[in-house]
Amino acid sequence: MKRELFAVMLIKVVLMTVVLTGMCVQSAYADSHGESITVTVNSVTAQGVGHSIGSITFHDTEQGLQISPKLTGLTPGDHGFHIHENPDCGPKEKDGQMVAALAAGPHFDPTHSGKHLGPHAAGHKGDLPKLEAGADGVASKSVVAPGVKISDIRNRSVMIHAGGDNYSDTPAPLGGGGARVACGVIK
Ligand SMILES: [Cu+2]
Ligand SMILES: [Zn+2]
Repeated sequence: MKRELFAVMLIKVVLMTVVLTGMCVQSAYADSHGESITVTVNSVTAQGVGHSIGSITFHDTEQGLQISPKLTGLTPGDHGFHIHENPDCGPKEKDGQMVAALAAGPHFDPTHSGKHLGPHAAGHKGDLPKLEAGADGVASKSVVAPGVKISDIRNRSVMIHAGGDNYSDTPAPLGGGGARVACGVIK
């Protein structure tokens, strides 16, 4: 009888230890990873905002903003990937024609640098590392934008362009990615 009691107590102590350890690990995980938000991304055309192509999760980390895409239906290869100024993915008129996601405005540029230099230089703060889509059109590789925080990107939009990004304004402006093909409003 005494032995059984001891066994029951031992099990209780072990269970409590496991639960407490789990709680500690969980809170340490939350501390080291900081804030996190997930944004729905939709295809965009001159006609308006279309269907969802997936989502992007943003995490604040010590290295910068970690960006984890879960996107499908992209053309294979690199895509210009930026934070744009306005929380609006709608079309807007330019020179008498509607342009996809133009309501999102220019690249986020709080220091008014006027320069597209990519994620590792002091140009637009919204210049993210380019997004890579596989042969299947899926983008799932995480990238980190140093010096950017979730608090910077709230109430703005995240944009994906048709073409790649050479992190320069030459030979084409804004990295040369061209048309805006998908967009998400960051709330
Ligand atoms: Cu852009
Ligand atoms: Zn830029």
